[in-house]
Amino acid sequence: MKVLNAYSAGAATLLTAALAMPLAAESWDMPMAYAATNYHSEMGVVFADKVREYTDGGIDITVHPGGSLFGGGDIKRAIQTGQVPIGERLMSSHANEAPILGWDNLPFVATSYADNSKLWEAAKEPVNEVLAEQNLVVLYTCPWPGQGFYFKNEVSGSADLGGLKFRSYNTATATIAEELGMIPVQVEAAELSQALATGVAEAFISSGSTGYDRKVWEHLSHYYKVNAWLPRNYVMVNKSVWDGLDENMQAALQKAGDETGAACEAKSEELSDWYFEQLEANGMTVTDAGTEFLTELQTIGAKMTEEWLASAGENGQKILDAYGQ
Ligand code: PCA
Repeated sequence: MKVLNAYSAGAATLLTAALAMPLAAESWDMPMAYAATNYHSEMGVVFADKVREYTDGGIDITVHPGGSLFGGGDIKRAIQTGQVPIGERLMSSHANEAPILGWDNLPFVATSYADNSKLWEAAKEPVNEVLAEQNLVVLYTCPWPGQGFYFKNEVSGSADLGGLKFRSYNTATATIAEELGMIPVQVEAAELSQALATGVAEAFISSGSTGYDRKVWEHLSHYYKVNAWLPRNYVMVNKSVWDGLDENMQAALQKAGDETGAACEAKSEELSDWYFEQLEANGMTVTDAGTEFLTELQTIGAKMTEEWLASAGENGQKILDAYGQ
């Protein structure tokens, strides 16, 4: 991981840059789980540029989007074990390891960007503690737009859903599937188009963003805006690597992370309606969920929040108390 720039790159431009920079530069590969053209990945590139600038070229990050270096499900472990120093993933996809990491998929608890930010402020400390125990440090987080349902026909409630194969992306989405009488099947966003094309999955919950990235209109026709929650991706660093950096490097990375997190969140909000327009422009029917479906989801949601509180221990309640719920 630690290489001398002048030897590793060999290019004249980098050699010149190396002369102007502190002794050694580090090259970091940064696996990311989602589409290269998605704003999360584009912001990863912005982050890498900022890091290069703020560290005077001391850390040179190469972004690998779309699960191309490690599949989404393998990224966190790759960072923990030091196979890569940094990477990005959906935080709640690890709620099966530590329930506290599912703070952002409690149905209908925080359904606006402002509330989601407030909830993250409340969750930050216990989440960071759990991640530190797992040898990880969070540099920034960034929300997806609100989550709604994709189907291949009109749906007014669970009576229309029995037995459907439902693509899940974490334990909460698998629970929703089961509660609605569907069969959950875990599929990475990167594999979603294929899963829909081959019938492995017939429906799913996600944002307009992922539906757009995966051209879901080729397989499905209806999107119901439920706005159940706004899950966050997080960019994390291996803690041993982090602890080995001097204070200036840490401060430079944190500055880049703070700025990128804020910019990414703003971008997400800015794009959220635009994604719906794209789904519609490609022939999908995009509407609010009907009362019957919504009422069912609210009942399921309340139960899921109770279950989360039971599994997350006192920190779960502390988060909701601090949030003001
Ligand atoms: N897209 C990701 C997670 C949440 C979202 O909006 C996905 O569907 O995998």
